[in-house]
Amino acid sequence: LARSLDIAEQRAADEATAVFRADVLFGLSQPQKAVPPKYFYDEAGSRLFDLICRLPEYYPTRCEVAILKARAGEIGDLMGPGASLVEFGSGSSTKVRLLLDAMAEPAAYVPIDISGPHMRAAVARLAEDYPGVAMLPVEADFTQAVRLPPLGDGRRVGFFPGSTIGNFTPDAATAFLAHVGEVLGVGSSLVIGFDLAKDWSVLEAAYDDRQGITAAFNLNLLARINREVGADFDPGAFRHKAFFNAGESRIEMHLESVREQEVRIGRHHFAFARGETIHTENSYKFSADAFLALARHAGWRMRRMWTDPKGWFAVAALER
Ligand code: AVJ
Repeated sequence: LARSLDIAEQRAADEATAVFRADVLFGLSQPQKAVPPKYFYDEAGSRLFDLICRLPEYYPTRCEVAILKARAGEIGDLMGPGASLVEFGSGSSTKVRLLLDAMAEPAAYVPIDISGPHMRAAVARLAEDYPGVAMLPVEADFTQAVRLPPLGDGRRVGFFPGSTIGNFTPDAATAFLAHVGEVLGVGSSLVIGFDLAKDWSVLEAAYDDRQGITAAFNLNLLARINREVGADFDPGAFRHKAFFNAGESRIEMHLESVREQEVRIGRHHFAFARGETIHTENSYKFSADAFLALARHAGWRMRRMWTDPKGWFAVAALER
C-alpha cells in the first residue's frame, strides 16, 4: 500500500508540474506577460511570505490578528458549538488558533492549501494543541473545485483570512465566493478578511519593504520556474516593482526586465524589451460597501463586520 501511494503521489506531482508549465507558457505568451500569484508558494516562497507577515510595513496581518483577538468571543458565539472550520489557503495555520480557541467544541478543521509539505507541518503542530479537533487537511489549489471530506452535522464555517480574496479580479472574486457557498452549503458561515482602501503611500510601502523581503518573494517565482519547468531566467536581470493602481483600486506587483533579453523554456522563446514586465499579483483594496455588494452578488448575507482602530482592515462574518 505504501508503495502504491508513493506512485500516486508522484503522478500527482508530475501533473501539478505539467499544469504549472502550461500556466507559465500561457501567461508569458500574453501581450501583458503574467504568472498567477498562487505559484509564489513553493517552500521558499511560503517561508518568505511568513516573513512578510512580520514586516513593520506589512500592516494587514497585524490589523487582522488584532480584530480576530478583539472579536474572537463574538465570532465563537456566532458559530455555535460543534462547528467544522474550513480554511481556504491555510498557509501556516496561525490565525485559525484564535478561532479554535473561541469556538465551543469545534468538531473538525479542514485546511486547504496548495503547498502540501508546509501545510502538513503546520497541521502537525496544530494537532498537538487541539487533540479534540479532527484534522482533515486537503492538499489542493483552492481556486479550483474542491471536495470536502465528510463532516458531521455541525455548522460549516469557512475561514478566508488575510485578504487573499484581493488576489481575484472583482468578477472572479464573486465567482469564488459563490463557489465557496456551494462547497459549504446552506446554513453555513464565512469569516473573511479584506483589506481596505487607504493612502497609497501606506499601501506601496507594504508591498515594497525596506528589507527587500517582498522583492525576494516576487523574484523567487523566477527561481521556481527555472527549477520546476526548466526555464533559464536570470533573476538578476529582473527587478521587483509594486505600485497602487488607483483606477482599479489594487496594488500590482510586477517583475521588470532591466534589459532587453530572451528567456527559454524548452523549445519556447520569450522576448523581453527593457522595462517590460511580468504581472505577478493583484491585491485589491476595498471599500466596505464594495465588498458587501460583491458578497451579496455571490449569495452571502452579512451578519457582522469589524475593523481595526485605524480602519485599515476589515473582517466580516457572512452567512447563507
Ligand atoms: C496573501 C494575497 C493576501 O496581497 O497582501 C503580500 C500576498 N504579496 N505581499 C497580499 C502578498 C505581497 C498577500 N495575500
